[in-house]
Amino acid sequence: LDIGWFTDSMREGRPVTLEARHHIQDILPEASTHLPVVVLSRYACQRRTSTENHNEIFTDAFEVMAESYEFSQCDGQCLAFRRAASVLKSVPWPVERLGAATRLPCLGEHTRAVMEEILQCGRSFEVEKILCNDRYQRLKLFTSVFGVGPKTAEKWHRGGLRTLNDALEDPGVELNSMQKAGFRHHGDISRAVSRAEALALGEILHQAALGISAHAVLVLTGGFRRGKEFGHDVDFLLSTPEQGKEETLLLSLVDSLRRQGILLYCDHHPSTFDINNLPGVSFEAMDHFAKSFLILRLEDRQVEGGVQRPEGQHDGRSWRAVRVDVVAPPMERYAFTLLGWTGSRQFERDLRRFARKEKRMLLDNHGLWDKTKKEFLPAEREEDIFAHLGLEYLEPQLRNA
Ligand code: DCT
Ligand code: MG
Repeated sequence: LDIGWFTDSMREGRPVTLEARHHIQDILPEASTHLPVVVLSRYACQRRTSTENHNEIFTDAFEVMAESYEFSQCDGQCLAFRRAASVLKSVPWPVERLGAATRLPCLGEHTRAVMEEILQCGRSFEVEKILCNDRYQRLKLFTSVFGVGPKTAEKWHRGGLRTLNDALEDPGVELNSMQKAGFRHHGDISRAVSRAEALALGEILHQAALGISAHAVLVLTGGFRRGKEFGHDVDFLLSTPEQGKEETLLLSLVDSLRRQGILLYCDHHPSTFDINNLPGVSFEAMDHFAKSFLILRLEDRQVEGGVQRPEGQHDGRSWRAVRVDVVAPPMERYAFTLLGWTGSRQFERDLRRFARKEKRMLLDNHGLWDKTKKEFLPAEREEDIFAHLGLEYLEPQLRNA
């Protein structure tokens, strides 16, 4: 148990979970009675989840389970393991007894069985079996290529392909341009992006955007906004107060990167946004704003300490390729898009589920619809959206569900 966290909770009168109180009782019996107790919510948007994960031993195992179910298109079981992992990420101490887990929400029979194995043996045999499984290994390898999803990976696996080279050499496999770029930059893109690299890219994009319009707004979103030190890509939101000019701004930005010679790949999706559309219910569907999925070239000299390289290797290059996403909503939708693109995915899923189930409202990256009042609720800042939903505002750093 983190005593610092505990004393902070005491001082601020912040509620702690029942289990935390049991823990505290063992250490400081006289203090624990002063602590109000709450039970962890089953909605991630009502839990505080920092980047500090005290239960990685379980959440890593759950991620393998979830992925394996995702590969088999068992969406229900996949989500069950993702939800369970998300709950454990919000527990601010390592769960050491299974008894503790019985009081946590979203933990079912199967997730508890995996936890029990880990608590008893230090590892889960079910997870180890998956990790050794041929099909899992191949699907994991194939989906590590940018542009290759579980369906394509499954097709390649069924066609008997085993390695990335097999996919490149098989005459029956026709790669689209995204996949070609994915293969070309596979080594770089599958290596994590550091915070220093994300900040360097932010600077490059910011300068380019300001070169086009003095009013351009560029914000870092995704995992890096939540305080993560590493990510698989870098996500940005681009907008302008000049109404209707955001998509032109994005196209000009991409053009500027091309002219600088740092654009290695661009997949642009024009806006299909319609002001009258109600928020969608599915989280998986992408939003309708103009967006570009890019691969950019980042030079050593642009990054404090140089770009990330494979452990102990120097391949003679002075640059690396990085995946970058940029979304360009109109300014009046800024708050909704910022909230949606900040994530985490599990946090967003639960925000939408909470809105629908508890408030009769529909939320997505475009807006918030009140089904009772039959009207869109306006928001200038993320805080306004939390307030409409009757939720305590959570800083991005606490949305790592
Ligand atoms: N998002 C969304 N709609 C989707 C998928 C994602 O609005 N259909 C949001 C949620 C998070 C954000 O976009 C960025 O997505 P990722 O880059 O995949 O997530 P991340 O948290 O930034 O993770 P990583 O650090 O690995 O990049
Ligand atoms: Mg990201």
